[in-house]
Amino acid sequence: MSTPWDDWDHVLKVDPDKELYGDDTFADVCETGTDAIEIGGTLDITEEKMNRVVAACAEHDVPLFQEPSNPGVVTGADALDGYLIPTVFNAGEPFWITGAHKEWVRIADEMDWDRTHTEAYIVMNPDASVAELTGADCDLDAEEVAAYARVAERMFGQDIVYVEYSGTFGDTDVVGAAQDALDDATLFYGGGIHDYDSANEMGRYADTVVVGDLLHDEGVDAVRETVDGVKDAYE
Ligand code: 1GP
Repeated sequence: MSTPWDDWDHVLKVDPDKELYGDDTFADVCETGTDAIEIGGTLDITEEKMNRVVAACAEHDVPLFQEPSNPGVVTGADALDGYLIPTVFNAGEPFWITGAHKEWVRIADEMDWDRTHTEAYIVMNPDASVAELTGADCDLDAEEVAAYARVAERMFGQDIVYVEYSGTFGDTDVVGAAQDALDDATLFYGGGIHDYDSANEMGRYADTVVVGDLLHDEGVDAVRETVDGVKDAYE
């Protein structure tokens, strides 16, 4: 079965709580060459902030997915191609594995299952907000991460496994081990991608490289370099 992310080499994550860099516009953001935009962040996200970004990106021709951090910020916008729902496999708190999901399904009038997908996160940077929030056990070696990846794919049927080093460049041995552990699932990598070389290097290990803070810290020109780096890795 083909999935939207089969062809994604590069994903740009827009944090609705952060401003764009300099004079960048959302039109510029959508024209960086990225394969898809994920809208989501960990802290201080509201539905209103989400909707502002969705509306701005909706006019452009790039797949648009929301990655809600909690059930309260899910937006029903028609402009979205879908939802990518994180479940944190190494979370300390069950709320972040299935609890938030249960609440969402409980309070939703109707679930749009055709547009709802999950991402099996393995959170690896203990200093990242997502690690603190979820109480993630980041003290994992490559073998353990590979085992989590296999559990996600084989036992829980996850189509996306996401090795998350948010804020710092990850260990390529760990990411490579996760890749080797997977048969069909798509391996997302995110964390510390900041230029052509870092994108090119991680592109050799992950199927899809996610770029986040760089957009807000250095802008669309820097992001475009990471697109080139990733695309060159897959050639
Ligand atoms: C965050 O994986 C993404 O969820 C990207 O991380 O912000 O470090 O690029 P960075």
